[in-house]
Amino acid sequence: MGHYKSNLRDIEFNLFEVLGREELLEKGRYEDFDLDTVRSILAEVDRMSRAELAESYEDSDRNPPTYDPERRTVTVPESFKKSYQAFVDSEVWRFALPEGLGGTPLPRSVYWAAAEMITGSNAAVWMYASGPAFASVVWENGTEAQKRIAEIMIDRSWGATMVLTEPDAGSDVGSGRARAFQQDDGTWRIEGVKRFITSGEHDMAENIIHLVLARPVGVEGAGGPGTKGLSLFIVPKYRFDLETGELGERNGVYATNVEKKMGLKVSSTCELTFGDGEPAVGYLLGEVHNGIAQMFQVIEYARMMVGTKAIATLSTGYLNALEYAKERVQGPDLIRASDKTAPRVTITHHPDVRRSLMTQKAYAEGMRALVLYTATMQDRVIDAEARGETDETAERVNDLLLPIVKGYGSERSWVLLGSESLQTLGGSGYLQDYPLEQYVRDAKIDTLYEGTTAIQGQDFFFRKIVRDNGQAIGWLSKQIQETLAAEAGGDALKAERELLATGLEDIQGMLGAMIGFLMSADPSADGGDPRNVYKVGQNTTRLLLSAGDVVLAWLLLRQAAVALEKLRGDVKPADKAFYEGKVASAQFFARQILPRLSAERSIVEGTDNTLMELAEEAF
Ligand code: ST9
Ligand code: FAD
Repeated sequence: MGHYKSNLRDIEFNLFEVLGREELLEKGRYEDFDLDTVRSILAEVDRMSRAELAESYEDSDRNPPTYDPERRTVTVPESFKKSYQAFVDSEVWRFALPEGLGGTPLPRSVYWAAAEMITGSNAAVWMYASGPAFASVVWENGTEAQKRIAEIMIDRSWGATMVLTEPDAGSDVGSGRARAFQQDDGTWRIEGVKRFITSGEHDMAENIIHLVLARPVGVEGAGGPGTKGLSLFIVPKYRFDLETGELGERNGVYATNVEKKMGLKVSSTCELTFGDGEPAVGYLLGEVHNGIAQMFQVIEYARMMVGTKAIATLSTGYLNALEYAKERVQGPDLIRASDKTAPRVTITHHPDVRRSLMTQKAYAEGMRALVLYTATMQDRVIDAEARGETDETAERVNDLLLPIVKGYGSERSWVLLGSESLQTLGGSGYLQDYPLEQYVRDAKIDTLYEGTTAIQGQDFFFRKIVRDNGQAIGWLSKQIQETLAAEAGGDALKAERELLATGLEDIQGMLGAMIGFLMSADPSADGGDPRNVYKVGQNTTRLLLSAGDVVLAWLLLRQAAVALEKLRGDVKPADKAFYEGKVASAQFFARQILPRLSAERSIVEGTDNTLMELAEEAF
């Protein structure tokens, strides 16, 4: 058996018992798909994830890619190549491509459900195989000639990368120094050193297309300071015939180092040097200088992917821990603790192990619900676009939820994987005999790349709430209030609804305090003190994590209400246990997690600037 334990039952519960995704099928864009077909697609992704994809997970961690500094090449382990090929052959990647680019559109919610299983079993496969997804960005933004590049990328299974980070430009992308010089033939020469580039070099594709942010030199209206001065360039590893795709000479972009990392070792993380000795030829995407906005199309997708990966890892971590706990016999039942002759029990009998397992279950399933609920906003956006309309609410709510999926999802997952899932196995969890220690190492990165948690917290407050004038968060709060007003779950969930109402008030209290700090930082306001913005900055991560808890409690409560309804009818024994588990996790989360938010709220409300006034030497 491989390491990966999926939860297809819960995925299908979300999609078809709670979110009503079957209603999208057999019409419009999804005319060719009925419910049975979608279920069989998910079943096949589940099988492939547990088998071919999971197979190389351990080996490719113990035998990571090797870097040859002479040839500046990276060789990926053979075991991993087989998993990669299995995924490429499955053509699952076609589900998010535009039809004009050979896509087979499925609802985004189904796509992200599949992504959970793939990233949970072997996330690096998904990353190396993202060439087609990158091609869709070239297709959407490119000129007619560049659309042909997108087609070639797909036809020839090329790899691709997103290239932003530099040694002095990590979170602060706008500090990037890589430059671009226009040539007489309309192409560009890129110069500079980029750092930490995922899939920057490998031997699984004949060519790699780098999407590179660089600052154009000598162009009026472009190349200024900050992110707005960056433009996006298509820079291939090998130059090629732009019509046929036939490879030409090597382009001047090379992997000049490969990082040695804590986890996710099979995913190559490269330093890329452009234009050192040989010219690195690039093409300006869409022939417009709009790099950061174009790159954010990639980033938004990648943030959703990273959150999904983290949550998927927590889910398999929990299920591995659960399996172990059901078999591990240790100690007597607490009731007979003083009886030295009492029979020893499996550790699932111990209250503290149960607390731990239910914490893992509630978060893993709650965050799956978060990913899939967010994906329903993407379904709405895409459906509206197909009708030639715009669903502004869905766009805003998707934007609001992305930092929760990415920032909250990765923080909660990484912490719980270590503090609860690995811990459930005792000392055995620390060994490489079980996948838990690798999960912990592999999931840590999710809090770091695609914008650290601090960046997600700031994005959530400043951009997704303040700049949005509270529209999306207002809409979401209203949804929660409607669930409460409808008394979802009846008497059985009365206490939980009350706890959720208090949690929502706590978030509103935090927001009120933070907006107050922000307004009092305006120097043009009477008595305004710019330093008050520090009081906001001390709390953006706290707000993000707290808001995530409230959204999770709400989603779990909605699920519990559905489960209670099902339990009123005739259900098979396995379903009965499943639905009872749903009710239990919603109750547990509301009772054990939500009360903490009142303390978080008082911390926010009591924030002063003592922390900021402290001399650096005092730390
Ligand atoms: C990385 C990669 O870490 C790790 C894994 C790689 C895996 C690869 C596989 C993924 C496959 C991907 C395939 C893609 C396919 C897509 C397919 C689709 C089907 N939302 O606030 P301002 C924009 S990579 C949207 O002033 P600063 C916006 O244009 C490295 N847009 O920022 C805005 O203009 P305006 C990741 C946003 O102070 C402009 O930026 N690195 C958003 O200049 C300026 O905004 C990071 O993530 C947003 N949320 O710069 C860096 N935010 O306001 C983290 C900004 O006019 N750092 N824009 O609209 C940050 O995010 C910083 O906050 C900063 C600050 C750089 C944005
Ligand atoms: P810094 O920006 O130096 O941050 C250091 C600390 O300071 C962090 O805790 C951060 O939260 C905090 N901090 C920084 N600025 C602020 C602020 N304004 N307010 C509050 N706190 C702040 N990049 C790419 O372009 N392409 C890739 O494919 C890619 N893949 C990667 C793969 C791996 C394995 C790794 C490790 C990184 C990858 N990155 C990639 C880079 C990644 O996106 C950056 O590491 C990340 O954005 C953080 O930048 P940094 O490491 O320079 O940290």
